[in-house]
Amino acid sequence: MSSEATTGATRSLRIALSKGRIFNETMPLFEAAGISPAEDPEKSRKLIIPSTEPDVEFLIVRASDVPTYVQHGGADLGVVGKDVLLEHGGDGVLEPIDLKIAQCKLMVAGFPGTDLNSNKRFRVATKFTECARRHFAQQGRQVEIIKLYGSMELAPLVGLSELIVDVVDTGSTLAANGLVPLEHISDITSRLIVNRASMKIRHTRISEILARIAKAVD
Ligand code: PRT
Ligand code: MG
Repeated sequence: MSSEATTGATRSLRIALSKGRIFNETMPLFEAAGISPAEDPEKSRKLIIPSTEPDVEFLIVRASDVPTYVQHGGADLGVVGKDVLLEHGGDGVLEPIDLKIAQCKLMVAGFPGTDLNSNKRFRVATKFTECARRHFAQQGRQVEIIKLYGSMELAPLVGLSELIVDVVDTGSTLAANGLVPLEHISDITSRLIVNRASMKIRHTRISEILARIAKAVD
């Protein structure tokens, strides 16, 4: 038995990503790098999708689960928004390539005219509880964080919170709900992440794939 087989290195390389925005914006890059999915995940119910490379497959997971799969070695590589990565903390994963796709901004938003410097103890509704906690702590502001899983823009409209922390692209969702961006937290793009152990064990193959993807980004 070869040393590759004993380390389990002969199984397919797994790339975790989410359907929708990330998948749609990632595919042109992967296709340019010569790695295309054999099936359309929007049409298939399969969660493991083979690729045109015999030793590479895609895992279709929830966007917020991508860092967890890569951290624990369920996937070797992943594509994930920096927002999700900041919230996860990035333990156990390398972040070698900024794919420069799915660009947006992590922002504090609320009603127009809200004075963030007032002494009020604001309630902040968000799915990015760690990012929000860190941001307001850095500012020395006491806030109450309220965890939501989506549709954060609704919270101020029904008095659940005064503020939200969410990713904003065009700002039209905020505007449609009478909200405005109040403070910038971070510029966001999607990142290619790699499991630390996979990077050591399968260094040659992963490096080759990373080089092809980096070239596609440029
Ligand atoms: O849906 P699920 O909870 O599983 O995950 P998700 O919502 O995080 O996934 P998805 O596919 O919606 O987003 C994946 C990644 O795309 C995010 O992690 C971000 O890094 C990135 N991205 C880029 C965005 C946006 N732009 C964006 N506009 N993610 C979400 N949005 C939302 C935004 O919050 C707003 O509610 O889209 C809505 C419209 O945005 P506006 O500002 O253009 O109106
Ligand atoms: Mg979504």
